[in-house]
Amino acid sequence: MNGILAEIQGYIHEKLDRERYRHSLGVMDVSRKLAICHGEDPERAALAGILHDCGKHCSDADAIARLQAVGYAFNLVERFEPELLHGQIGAMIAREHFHVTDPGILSAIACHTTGKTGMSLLDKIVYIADYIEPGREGDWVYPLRRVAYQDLDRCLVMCADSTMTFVMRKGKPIHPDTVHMRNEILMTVTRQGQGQEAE
Ligand code: DGI
Ligand code: FE
Ligand code: FE
Repeated sequence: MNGILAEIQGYIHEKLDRERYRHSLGVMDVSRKLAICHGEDPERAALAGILHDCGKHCSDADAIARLQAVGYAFNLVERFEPELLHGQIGAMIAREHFHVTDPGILSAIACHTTGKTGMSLLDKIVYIADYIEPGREGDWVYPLRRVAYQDLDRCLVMCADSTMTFVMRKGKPIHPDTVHMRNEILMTVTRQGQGQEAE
């Protein structure tokens, strides 16, 4: 496992800018820690974490062409904002270049920007680690860091709220997967809260 991590580290060092490289290592470390805390395999989490932005160097045109070639069903927001496709491209690079076959790792890379309904534990860990790695700065991140180790679902809703607010402030369209993920997890969290109150 360490061999593949070193190989990926070399790749992202070469392909990504210095800050994105550092961010990727931060997401790897935090993914590993969250996995230990929440009962996921830390090595799977580390692999998904270090790879999550490995598709970020692809141009919009290249990303669209590569996904078109495999019959990917683009949605309207992705057509408008091809930056949102770097997770899908990352999963493709992980599979084709690094021979990652674990569908759970490929899924976590693919959905790390927008989330999706039915997220696995590993999907949630990488999505949240991307948000709270040490390079993310600002008062907004402290509560997220605390809740991430207490309640992944509650943290996920906070991250989705933050993304949606950010995207709306910029006057941009919101990806439907983020809305659907937020609704699904929010209703789960709310139901659990109501259950506890009734006990
Ligand atoms: O790749 P990162 O910068 O580490 O973070 P990311 O993959 O979570 O997000 C990449 C960018 O995508 C970020 O600038 C915010 C933007 N984004 C996330 N969700 C949406 C979005 N942009 C639009 N237009 N709509 C979304 O729903
Ligand atoms: Fe990303
Ligand atoms: Fe990232």
